[in-house]
Amino acid sequence: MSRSRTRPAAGTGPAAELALTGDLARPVRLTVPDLGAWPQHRVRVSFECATGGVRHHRFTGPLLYDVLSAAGPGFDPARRKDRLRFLIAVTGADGHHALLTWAEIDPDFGRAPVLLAGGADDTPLDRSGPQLVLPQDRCGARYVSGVRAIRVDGTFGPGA
Ligand SMILES: Nc1nc2c(c(=O)[nH]1)N[C@H]1C(S)=C(S)[C@@H](COP(=O)(O)O)O[C@H]1N2
Ligand SMILES: [Mo]
Repeated sequence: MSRSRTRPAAGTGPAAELALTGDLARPVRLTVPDLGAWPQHRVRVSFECATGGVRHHRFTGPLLYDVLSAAGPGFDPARRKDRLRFLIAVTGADGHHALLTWAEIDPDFGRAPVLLAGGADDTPLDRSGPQLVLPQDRCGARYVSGVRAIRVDGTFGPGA
């Protein structure tokens, strides 16, 4: 079954909320309209689904890096090594789950232009919730849709 066919119409019903939690100075709940506060980026992507073949989509939204940076991740920004133990855990409404590392999206390291899209193929995602967009991924599995929670976790390490 295609999720896009079951996706509710935009503009009806309550807006989905996304919780940013974990090692953050300013944990926050955000809606898709809230994501308009950051600079918007547009991308065209193609990815391969193991079951559905090649898919093409257009997404609009802020950089995940910009949104998470505003929430105050708990590392010392002056010390580059301090960021390397941070994970970003993304969970969709259906429980689909994917991990990124902070270094993957950090401009000093992987610089991956990962978006937290509020719009897909010209449809606002207000009701379903934002979608993670990873233009660098060949496979579609980390394009988590209906994102409900993003947890920043800096506890990973030899002492944890
Ligand atoms: N929430 C959620 N997002 C998800 C999935 C899922 O099962 N749940 N599947 C992923 C996989 S495996 C693929 S290939 C893409 C497919 O996206 P599309 O059907 O919108 O092209 O969504 C990804 N995002
Ligand atoms: Mo997939």
